[in-house]
Amino acid sequence: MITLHHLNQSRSKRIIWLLEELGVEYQLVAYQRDSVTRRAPAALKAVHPLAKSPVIEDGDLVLSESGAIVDYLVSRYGADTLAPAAHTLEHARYIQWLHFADGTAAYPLITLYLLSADSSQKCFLGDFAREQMLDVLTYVNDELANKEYLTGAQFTGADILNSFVFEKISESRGLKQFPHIESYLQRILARPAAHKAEALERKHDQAAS
Ligand SMILES: N[C@@H](CCC(=O)N[C@@H](CS)C(=O)NCC(=O)O)C(=O)O
Repeated sequence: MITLHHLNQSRSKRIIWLLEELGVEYQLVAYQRDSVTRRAPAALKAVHPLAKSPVIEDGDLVLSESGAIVDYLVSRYGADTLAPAAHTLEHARYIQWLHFADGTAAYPLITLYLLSADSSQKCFLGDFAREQMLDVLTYVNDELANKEYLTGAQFTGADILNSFVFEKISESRGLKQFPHIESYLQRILARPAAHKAEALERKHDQAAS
């Protein structure tokens, strides 16, 4: 049976909605945010190292990231009802909107929410962001301890997509504390296509000339 680890007042509500649409059997395990820090409780760390919601469990699979969860649940339990057919243009647009939700649309919303919280707390925003960044880097560093790439032995689009954040951190403050990310970044940036992208980016960067 599917288990949904749900945090109150969070984007995990969308997964409850989806599971209800799909009509699949599931159990909901509820967690409450800390009323001051707004963080999830430590208990969620036992499910996933980042202690963020939503997370689902389905058999041996433990899956985080709302977009990945929607993609997985829809393709496994409701492909012909809640997504366009695979390998169609509509399906590509559907994937675009899945990424848009948390990759682009949520960003300004969360920034505004954090700013509003900052007016009442001492340096809420800075502390929140630093803590979250550390969680992210620690998580990815641990994930890469025994893997060549993010998803395992195969280099994928996910490595390209995630390189931006690691490159920026590497440039600004270095990755010495996170040796697995550091060597991973060197490895992926050594690919001929990455060199080509770097050269083309520079060529088209008028601000740098
Ligand atoms: N990128 C993740 C974000 C997950 C996330 O940040 N969830 C928030 C709730 S909306 C959370 O668990 N916050 C508690 C915390 O960070 O401690 C997704 O799309 O699911």
